[in-house]
Amino acid sequence: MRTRSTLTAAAISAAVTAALGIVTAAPAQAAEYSSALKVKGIQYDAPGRDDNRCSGGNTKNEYLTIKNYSRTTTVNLKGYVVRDDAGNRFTFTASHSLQPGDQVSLRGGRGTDSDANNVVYRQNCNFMWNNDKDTIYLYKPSGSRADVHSYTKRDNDRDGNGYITYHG
Ligand SMILES: [Ca+2]
Ligand SMILES: [Ca+2]
Repeated sequence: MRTRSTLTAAAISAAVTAALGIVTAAPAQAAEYSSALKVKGIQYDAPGRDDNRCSGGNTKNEYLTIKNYSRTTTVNLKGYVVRDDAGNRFTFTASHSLQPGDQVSLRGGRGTDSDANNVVYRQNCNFMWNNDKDTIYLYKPSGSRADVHSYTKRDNDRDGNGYITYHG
């Protein structure tokens, strides 16, 4: 009984460790997701001093670029969701086709969305992406995860220009 009890505890411990390992590793393995749309890069820290006034501020200069890395498939952004670590989210509500190789920048602030200029505005003048650290989540319309990246200014932005390249 004693031996059996010990083995059972060890087995449970191993199973828990394995489970925790999977959970911990998942966010870092962004490249493993089979999604055409991925995060190309992020200007998480807008150049200059942050100023979230809708007029005269610089929230527009904080942006996330999403690119269609498929060579064959056009993807409609409608229904895709971007979320940060704090739970702030943005849903692409309008149809916006991304042909293979096309990209779109999701900018803060207010502006006119343009398929031709590859830009969508959050229509929100508050900054979304933290300047010290954050996590970028991209979800498909189905709710499944398309891409995810965690960053810290210290570890991921060595040149300190406020921009981080992911899938390039
Ligand atoms: Ca920011
Ligand atoms: Ca940089």
